Amino acid sequence: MRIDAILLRELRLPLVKPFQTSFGTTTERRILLVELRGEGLVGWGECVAGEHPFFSDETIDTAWLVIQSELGPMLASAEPEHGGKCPGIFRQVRGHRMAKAALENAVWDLEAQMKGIPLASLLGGTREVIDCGVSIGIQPNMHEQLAAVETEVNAGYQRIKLKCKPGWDVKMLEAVRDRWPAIMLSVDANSAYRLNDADHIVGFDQFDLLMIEQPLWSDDFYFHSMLQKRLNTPICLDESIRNRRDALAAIEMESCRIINIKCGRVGGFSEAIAVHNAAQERGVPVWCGGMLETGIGRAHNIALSSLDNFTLPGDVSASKRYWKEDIIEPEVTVSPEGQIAVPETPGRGFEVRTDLIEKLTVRKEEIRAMAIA
Ligand code: OSB
Ligand code: MG
Repeated sequence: MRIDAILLRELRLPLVKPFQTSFGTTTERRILLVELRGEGLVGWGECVAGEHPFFSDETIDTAWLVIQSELGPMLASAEPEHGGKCPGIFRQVRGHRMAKAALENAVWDLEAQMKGIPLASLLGGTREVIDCGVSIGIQPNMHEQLAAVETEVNAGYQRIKLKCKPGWDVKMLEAVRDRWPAIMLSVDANSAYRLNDADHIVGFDQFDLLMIEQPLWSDDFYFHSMLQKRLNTPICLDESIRNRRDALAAIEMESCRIINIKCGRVGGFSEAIAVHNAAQERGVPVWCGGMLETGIGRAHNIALSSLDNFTLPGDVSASKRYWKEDIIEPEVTVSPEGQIAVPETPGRGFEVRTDLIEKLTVRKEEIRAMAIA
């Protein structure tokens, strides 16, 4: 495909309510969007890097810099015939996976429109609906925690994930399990524990959790495998899995029994599909994680979740949980059964509200093809 222009934008978008994890609290998102123009069409990508390097070492600012100075010019002069060509185009650049994913996913988005097929089909997805879970941030007190769980259980979400950290775990889980003995429940520690906490974490087994997500170091496999040996509850890795090889290592070492796939964290749709396939071939279920995305990233997560081995409910939730007004139309809605319908129309299946995006834009830059030396 011919690429005429790549436009970078930063948007400021306050969350409906603050989201607290073990690594910090987010009240307003700085959203980096990629607008890819070519073939008379526009492909969109969203960079999921955070405002601070707390979840991963990338931030929206490092992503902006590396897209503008390296990745953008590489892509603009590449004429990729397929989204799957992007990893090769970007090969020279080490790391910066969230920046790469924003561009690569925009290529797939554009390609699906060119071919007139749903993005989900282009990715190899077959599901017509996806099962949804929800991620609940750390609340100021137990009363608000229980109220937050009640809201989401009533909304129909099939799995409730609770953010936890030392000092906000066993008592909180007791209170939630006491009130809802049978719901599908998991926790996500975002690397807040150390191996010294192993005895304490083994205590989580009593709560019949679907999984414990990323309890230990964000770059670790070995110590997770030691912890997994002591747990009945499956460990799920998020931060540690950067690519297919990581997934293979984690599965081989029994560091986890479930994998969270985030497109941004692994560098784009190609690698996300590779992780999905590697896990599937080894009987390891996966689910799609979230990064407080706007509707553009959310639409891409829905398409990815339509692949076969996404057998567990993902953190792909309704727009209104995050935003007063989402930047896509229609907004993402979740049925009372806790499902989202996978769009059957060509492309991402949600219109992008360019008027609203323009209004929210605080920074904009156009990238041109690499100058030939
Ligand atoms: O670890 O899954 C995570 C949000 C920001 C950074 C990391 C994570 C999360 C979430 C929220 O859990 C998922 C979502 O609803 O988008
Ligand atoms: Mg996580």
